[in-house]
Amino acid sequence: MTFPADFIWGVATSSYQIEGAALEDGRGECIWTRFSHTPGKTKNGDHGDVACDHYRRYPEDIKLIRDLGFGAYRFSISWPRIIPLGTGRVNEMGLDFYDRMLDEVLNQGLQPYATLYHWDLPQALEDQGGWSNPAIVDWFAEYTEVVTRALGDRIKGWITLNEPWCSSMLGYLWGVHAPGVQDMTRAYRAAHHLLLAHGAAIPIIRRNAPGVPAGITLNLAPQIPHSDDPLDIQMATRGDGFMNRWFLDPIFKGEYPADLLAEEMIAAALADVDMTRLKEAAVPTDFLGINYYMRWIISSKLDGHDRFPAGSRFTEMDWEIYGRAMGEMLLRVHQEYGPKAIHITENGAAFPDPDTTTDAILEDPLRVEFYKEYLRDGAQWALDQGVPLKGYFAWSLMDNFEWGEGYEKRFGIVHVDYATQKRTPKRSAYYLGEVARTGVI
Ligand code: IFM
Repeated sequence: MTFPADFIWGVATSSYQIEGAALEDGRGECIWTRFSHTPGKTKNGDHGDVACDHYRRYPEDIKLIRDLGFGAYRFSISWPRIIPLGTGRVNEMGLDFYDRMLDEVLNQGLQPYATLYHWDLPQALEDQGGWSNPAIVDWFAEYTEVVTRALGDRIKGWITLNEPWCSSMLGYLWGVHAPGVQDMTRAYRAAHHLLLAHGAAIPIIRRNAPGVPAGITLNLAPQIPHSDDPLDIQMATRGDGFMNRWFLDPIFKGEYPADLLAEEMIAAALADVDMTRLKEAAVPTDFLGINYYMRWIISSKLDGHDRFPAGSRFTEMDWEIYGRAMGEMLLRVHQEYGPKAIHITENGAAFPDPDTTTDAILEDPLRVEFYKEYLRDGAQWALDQGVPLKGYFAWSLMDNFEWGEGYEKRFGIVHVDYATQKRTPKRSAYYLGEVARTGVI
């Protein structure tokens, strides 16, 4: 099975999960610094103060990406490193860091894909309501202006937001992510402002980085009814609206899904929102980034693994492993929404890898099998169906701070020994590097 010669093969990371130096060189506090230092919020009280120390070790990390054989690197830019209080004064040391880092990426011959927002909101903005304050659309536009003016056309692909569903629903509805709020009104307002912020950022990117492809990244997860029981079907349709269509519809059609909007509680949450502006979210983009991890099986009667077919396999996150579902999601998005191009901007798995103290390759057969399946039954299958899939980024380059799960869950294709910061590629890193070089799974 061979991928097209111009297919983009990369690895992905995000600022707060790997950089460390959380309050160094003028970086402002972000919601994850505050949240993770609040007792009981993350596993073992883990935080991103040091993380993978990528802030200092970036040359080594970027060289490794190249040496392994990848052609592209997706990273995110930390808003509070650039504008510590979210608006106003720009921290030149923050911009310098990304400038140096980008030089390194380009010197290694890698294509840089940059995400403007991957969850590290300046705490000073959260203190004013964060994503639930309508003013954030202008705050995000100001930040986008500063970053894209500085780094603009050296980037190969600009991504406005990473997974706005997580920012709004995990952060403001369920409260399991920073800022840890549980408030339906704030959650739906946050989602609305994230969509508008995306709409505001795209024209700024176009102006400051003419000709550079720009898009957004959504985490999409099929919602499959467990049976043909009408209740299962109804719950799955509702789940699809909540998880997928709530963001896809505004971005591609400029409207919210009518079935969810008709729900009394959602309508009430959006009562004070200026709906006429939603059209702004449907600004034309060059690609859609999809972060794909799992499908959900929806049942009105069953819980946990009982909902899944006998023999189902799961990652350490308890996420089901089933590559074809990624292919089917890609096909559905292509058919129903027609983005010009699609990139898998994240796909990967946490497994309990054996720790290593040697220089030998760390064997991670489960992860290798995971990638083989998703590339074969997901990416390659979708290409065969005519989906304009242009790139695939593995999550993640290296083990890192997995948000509420702390450092316990390891998604890296490169192992990180957090005590010494030693990086050791796992077998999956060599496997994917070989795929990147040859295009053969
Ligand atoms: O680690 C996260 C990443 O930050 C966003 N997408 C999902 C990954 C795994 O949970």
